[in-house]
Amino acid sequence: MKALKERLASDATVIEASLRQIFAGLPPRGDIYPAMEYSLLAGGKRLRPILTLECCRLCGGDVEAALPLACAVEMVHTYSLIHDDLPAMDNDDLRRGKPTNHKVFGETTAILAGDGLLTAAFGVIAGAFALSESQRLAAIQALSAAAGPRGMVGGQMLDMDGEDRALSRSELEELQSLKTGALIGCATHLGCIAAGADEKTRQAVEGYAQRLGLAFQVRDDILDVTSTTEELGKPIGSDAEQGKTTFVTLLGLEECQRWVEKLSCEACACLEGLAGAELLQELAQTLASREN
Ligand code: GRG
Repeated sequence: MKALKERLASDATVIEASLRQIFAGLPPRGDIYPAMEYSLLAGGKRLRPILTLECCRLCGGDVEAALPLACAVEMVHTYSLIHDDLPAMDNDDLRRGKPTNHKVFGETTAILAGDGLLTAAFGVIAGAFALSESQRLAAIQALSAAAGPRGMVGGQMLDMDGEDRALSRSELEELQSLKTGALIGCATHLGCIAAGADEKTRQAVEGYAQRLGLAFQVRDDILDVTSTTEELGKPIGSDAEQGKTTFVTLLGLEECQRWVEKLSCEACACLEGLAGAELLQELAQTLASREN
């Protein structure tokens, strides 16, 4: 447990430093850089970039070379949070324990800050010169698929369409696998790309990520009911308020937590037999009882 905490903290420090460098020293353009950095550097668990680095390490790659890919996935994640919080979407006031981007900078700048992070993420990958051209191209393709209409944007569309309508369990699983799962899966895939992982390991990591992503979302639904605004750094109860179907409304709290634990065990099993997988396995177990 101590080793996990120390490694997560050390990964987060490296990621943080790298994110700080991306827009440093650029000539000012109104509020755009402050608005982008306001959300990008507002903390957060850094789960996705940590997954990129740890999957790269698992596959025997150079973690330093994977850093731009880790930053890119966190930039796309941050863009999605900024846009998700907008009045036209979830209309939330608090994120990562701070007022949401549009509350501080206004809607126009918040939209542009999201756009800026999304587009700059692909530039960061293109400029990852420690990787080969084919690795950079594969990373761009993977992130584009996961973030776009075949992934997160498609899931968000289903989410918006599903408000005020009861969804079936399979509809909800599909929606969440796109909205949340695709980017988590992509984060692990980027680590494999950076390391030049073999097909067998890549498939094992994919199985791990699928279960982890679903467990993460189910736990998110539980926390939306059981946690506090202070603990989560974002409003609680917002799903119920918006009349959304969640795993908790479909299955109840206890069944959901049993499912999270089962998925986490299955995620660990996917990596069984891979040398050095203990940290990712422990991470899956820890996320099953995460409180924020
Ligand atoms: C606007 C295109 C677009 C997409 C938005 C990810 C998303 C899609 C919306 C977020 C809504 C939400 C609360 C989803 C539940 C799971 C989730 C992605 C939570 C936020 O991720 P964390 O917990 O956040 O990793 P931090 O702040 O720790 O990075």
